[in-house]
Amino acid sequence: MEVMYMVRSGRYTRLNVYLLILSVLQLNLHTVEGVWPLPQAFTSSTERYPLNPQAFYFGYGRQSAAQQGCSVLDSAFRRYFSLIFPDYTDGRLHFSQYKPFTVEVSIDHDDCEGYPNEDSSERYNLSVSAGQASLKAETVWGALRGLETFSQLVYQNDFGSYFINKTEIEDFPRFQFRGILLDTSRHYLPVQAILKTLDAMAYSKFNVFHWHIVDDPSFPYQSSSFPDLSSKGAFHPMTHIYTQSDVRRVISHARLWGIRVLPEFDSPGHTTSWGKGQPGLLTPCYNGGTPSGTFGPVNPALPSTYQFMARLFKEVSSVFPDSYIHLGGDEVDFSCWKSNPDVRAFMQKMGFGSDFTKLEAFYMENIVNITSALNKTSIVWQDVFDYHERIPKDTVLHIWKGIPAKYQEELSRITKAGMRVLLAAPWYINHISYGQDWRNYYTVQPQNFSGTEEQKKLVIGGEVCMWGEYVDATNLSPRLWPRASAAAERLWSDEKQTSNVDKAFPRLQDFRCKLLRRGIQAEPLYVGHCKHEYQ
Ligand code: CP6
Repeated sequence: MEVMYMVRSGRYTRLNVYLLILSVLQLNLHTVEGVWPLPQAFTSSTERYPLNPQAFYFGYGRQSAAQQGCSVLDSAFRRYFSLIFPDYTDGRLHFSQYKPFTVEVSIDHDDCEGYPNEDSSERYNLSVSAGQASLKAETVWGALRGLETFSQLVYQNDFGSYFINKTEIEDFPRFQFRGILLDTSRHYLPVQAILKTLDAMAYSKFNVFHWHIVDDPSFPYQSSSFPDLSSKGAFHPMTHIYTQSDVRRVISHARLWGIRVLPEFDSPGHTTSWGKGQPGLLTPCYNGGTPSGTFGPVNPALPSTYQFMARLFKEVSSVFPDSYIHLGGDEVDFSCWKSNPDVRAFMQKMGFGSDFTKLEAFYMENIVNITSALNKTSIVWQDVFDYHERIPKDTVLHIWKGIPAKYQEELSRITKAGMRVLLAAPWYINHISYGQDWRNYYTVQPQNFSGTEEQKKLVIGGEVCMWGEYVDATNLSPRLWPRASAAAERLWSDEKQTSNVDKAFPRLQDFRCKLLRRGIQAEPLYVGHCKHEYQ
């Protein structure tokens, strides 16, 4: 309208031309270009249809395997109604258009009461036409991704009326594993902060929450088998813990967004906090011939260690429904093991000589066997492969070394051995610097390393890590968003269609405004404004 006015009145002042370009840019973002991450295949049109919240309906297709009563979709319909019509609260707003619009969802398999897992299909087809949209998916998890896309296609004009353009989308993820790591040991994150992060993850189509729940500084997980671990090892035994009911809330909230929860209980290093509630678990360090009073990694020489770990992981594997458990295994400092005479005697007995990597390998092998016996697949940090090339073939190696540019060598080396890998090294989002570092996250090429096609297929996905040394609930959200969204597009979208970082810039700026509109404190990428600033 404004454009037409300027064109007709012929007022081509510099400001007006600028505004004209801006409004054209905005127009483009009303199409699929405004969806983040970019769908795999689409056609869009300038033909648009009005939406009226008083005559807008979600429904199940007649042939759909899931019908009303499907917990995942019923609750998604409620959530997405509010996300699509953010200022429709009490029906007082007047909408001039009363044409009804229906979104009809059809699912092939009824998996409403289950959990998403590693081979859940997230594929969906979305077709938007006059008065209706049709969303088809194999699973409810695919339907959730389609609802997210649908919600991002809806826009408002300057008078607050809602519209959606005619669109056809066929979409599926490039990688099966698209994760975010939160570290709740360096700083405690209140459950609300975790739940809000899960919401924002779904907006960028992330599907795994890697919960690095315990580490050296604190042990906030309240174990039912070993309550002393948190009563003695948390920052505070009552206020800075995750009770069983907190953990269930996180898992069920994640499920409703189609997000898996991957728990990490990192050992044998990074376990200082475990020692307070489990005496005898950690290795006593020696100074000269006497114990120094300090403790090192978990003591791998004692049978009681493995009995404890078996009970702990039995609990963890029943509390967390995902078929994966992260076992850590990173950054083990051998100096304390070296100092301890009992550990050295054990080394002799086992024939490890003075090679402590063999001891670490022995320990990890035992832990991996404990979790395999519980029918869980293990993920470990890549250090475990460096020490131990014969871990079970289904173990996933988590690449965190080789920053900024050498992770390709790590990918090449580890996939050559036929092992599956998960890439984290280029996405350490807790690191900040002046300027637009999202561009580095965006231009990562996870499969650009020397190796065969078979090797490239072993990259199951990637993960954005938010280590917690300098992060708590005050700065978590703006540090994550929208920078993590840059990685999200790399992990979901087609590489060729998203190879130009400059083309991504206005789209990511627009997406960041959508996050603000949804109440997510996302930091600005650069100079600019949003139509609705953060409230
Ligand atoms: N904590 C744990 C960490 C790190 C790792 N494990 C880490 C180390 C160095 C960098 C980033 C993260 N803080 N438990 C290694 C996986 Cl640069």
